[in-house]
Order: sequence, then structure tokens, then C-alpha cells
Amino acid sequence: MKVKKSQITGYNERYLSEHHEQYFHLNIQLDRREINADDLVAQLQKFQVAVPSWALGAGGTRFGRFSTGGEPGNLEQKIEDVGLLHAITQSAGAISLHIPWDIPKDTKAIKQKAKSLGLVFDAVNSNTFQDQPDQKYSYKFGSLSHADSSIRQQAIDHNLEVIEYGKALGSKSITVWLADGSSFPGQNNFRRAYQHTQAALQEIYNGMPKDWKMYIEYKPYEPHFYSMVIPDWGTSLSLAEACGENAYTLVDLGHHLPNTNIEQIVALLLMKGKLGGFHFNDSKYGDDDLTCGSIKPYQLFLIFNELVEGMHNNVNNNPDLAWMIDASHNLKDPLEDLIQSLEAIRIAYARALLVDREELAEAQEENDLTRCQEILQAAFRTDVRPLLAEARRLSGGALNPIGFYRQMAVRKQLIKERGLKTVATGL
Ligand SMILES: [Mn+2]
Repeated sequence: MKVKKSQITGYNERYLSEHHEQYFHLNIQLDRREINADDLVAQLQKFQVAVPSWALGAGGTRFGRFSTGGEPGNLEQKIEDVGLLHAITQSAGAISLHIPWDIPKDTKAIKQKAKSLGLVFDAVNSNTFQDQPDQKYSYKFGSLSHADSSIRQQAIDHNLEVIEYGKALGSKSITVWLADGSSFPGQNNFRRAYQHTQAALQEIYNGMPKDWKMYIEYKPYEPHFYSMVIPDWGTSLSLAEACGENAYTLVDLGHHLPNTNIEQIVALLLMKGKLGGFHFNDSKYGDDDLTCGSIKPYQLFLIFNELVEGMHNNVNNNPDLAWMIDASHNLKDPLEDLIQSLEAIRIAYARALLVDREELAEAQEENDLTRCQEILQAAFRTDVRPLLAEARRLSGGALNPIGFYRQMAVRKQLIKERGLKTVATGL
């Protein structure tokens, strides 16, 4: 399914006067705070978030999976879905592929298709957390950290192969998330597991083109319940440092223990020039993979507050960050869920841009805690949605993406095209 520009313009026309009125009022408010709304809109227009190829179908839990209907059955259809999201929201201009779930068969055609929809290829993701039918050794007891060197080599070779797929598509980075760990005390030698992992990551790093980046993701538990080889940002950072200047830590919001101060981690990684990117999602208990901003919108804002602050005072030349949604949709229509996530991420970003940094620094110097909180919450409590709508309108997107999606009955259309009992590849 493709959305025509004229359909979006037609939809917008009906809501245009209401939008102009809201944008005008916000402008007055921001003017009083000496903030230029048009500058914010321009920054929002540039802000693009990648969509992973595995987020376009219904995920599941270990107890079951319920299809949404009309799920993409192949890579081409997944790209079409991201194209659709991008056309409506003008903020999802990249797709991140997971190998081997989405091996491009005809690279040229795939590249062409993405280009025609205004999409680029973000990081490629390797997978050594599952066994594939044709592989020689099993990853049941680890991959890059495995005690057996032939199993480590197989996992290294897989990562190098993923880089080759990425090169063919024009991707510039690889994300490594390692499921290695142990579920029982005594099962692993922590030090040896780390050393094997470091040596393996170095080999993969050395196999990357010079202009590529490696993102090392961490996670405190799951699939293992006693230890993970890369459980936290400190371990990831030390491995990134051991690999070289193009290796970075990747923060997945769901990969923290409850109540971890993620914004502090973000601030320190930025300060070190070692923050590579983000996987957005939301959670209440663990790696719940829920819609961004559905549970803890204030935390998301505080994280963006540190990101904006760090990017403004970029002392260690931290590179531009890779933004990606990494969530799983069990109950909602995946495309609606992604639209909501994109919106929540951009709301948090826009609010962070509103924070008066000079005033905050001054209040911090004076230990005026009340004022510090007032400054942050004044930004957080501002309804920035008219800014997002204006950014979308100027870029050719829908004023209200969910409204447009529903009015076009996109899911119904996709079910008609692809069938009701479709299952997208992925988890
Ligand atoms: Mn992730």
C-alpha cells in the first residue's frame, strides 16, 4: 500500500485552521520565553528515527503470539511499511535490518525500493542468540564468549557476513547484542568469558570498513538469569575502548534494572565521547518493549534533557547518535504503535530543547533546587504537539498521523492485500 501526497494534503486541509490556531498560541507562549518556534520546528524536521525490520509484525511472549493481520511477509513488504510510516510521519527515514531474519536477496532491488520511499539503511544487527538451521555449532552455551574457539569463530564469521550485507546496502554500522551469559553460579568463568568476548569483538571491529561504527549493546539479565557477559554500560564501554575509536556503547532503554538512572548513564557516555546510539522502548518491570512514552514519559524527557545538554557542550566530539525504536508489539497494531513511539520520542526531544540551559546552570551553581525543578518542569509541561505537527506539515506529513492512518483504514487495506494470517519474520 502506498499513500499519495494528495491524500495527506487533502486530510491536512480539513484540520489546517485548527492547527494554525494552536501553533499561533504556542508561538506567543514561546516568544515570552525568548524561544523561536520556527527554529525548533527546523530541528524537529531533521530528527529521524530508524525503524527495525522486526518491529513491523506482532511480536509475542513466550506464552503466545497473536497475528495482527496484514503483517509484512518479506523484506520488500517491511520496507513498504516503513515507507508508509515515513510518508505519514516524515520522521522514520531509516530502516535497520536484522540478519538472518531479513537477508536481502536482490540487494539492488532492495536498495532501489528503499530509495524510492526516501529511506536509508541504518545499523545492521547480527544474531548469535538463536541457532539457524544450516549452522554447524550451537549457541546454546554462548557465542562470542564460548569456551570452544570453533564456536567463537563461527559467531565472528557471522558478524563479518552481516557487515558484508550492510556494505552492499549502504549501511554504516553494526549493532552487536550478545545474549551470552550464565544461568547458574559456577557455570561460567567471568574473566575468561569477558576475554573471549573482547578478542572476538576486536576481530569483528578489524573486519569493519574504516568509516563504519560498532555499537555494543548491554543488558543486565535475560535470556540468562545469573550473569550476562555484557550486563551494563561499564562493561560495554570497556569493550568499546578495547576495540577502538569507532566502537561505541549503545543504550537500550529496556536493558536496565528497575529505577536505574539512565539519564546519568547517558550524560557520562556523552562526556566520554562514547555514546553510539539508542534503542527506544518503555517498560515498567524489565525489558517489556512497550510503546515509548507509554509508562515513563518524564524519564524519557530527562534522558533527552541530558542528550541535548551533551550535544550542545560536545567536549569529546561524540558523533551523531543512531536513534532506533526497539520494541515489540503484542496487542496493538504495530504501525500504530510505531507512530505513537515516534511521536513520544519527538515530544521528549522538543521539550528538552525548551529547557533554558543558562538559567539551569545558574540555578545549579546557586544550589537553588526549587528553581532547577521549576525550569525542568516548565519545559516538560509545555504542550509541544503543535511544533511536531508543524514540522510534519512542512515536510509533507500528516498533521495527525494516527488520525490519518485510521481514516485511510491502512490495516484493513494491508489485510486485504496480504491476508489475515500473515506472520512477519522475527521474534
Ligand atoms: Mn535493543
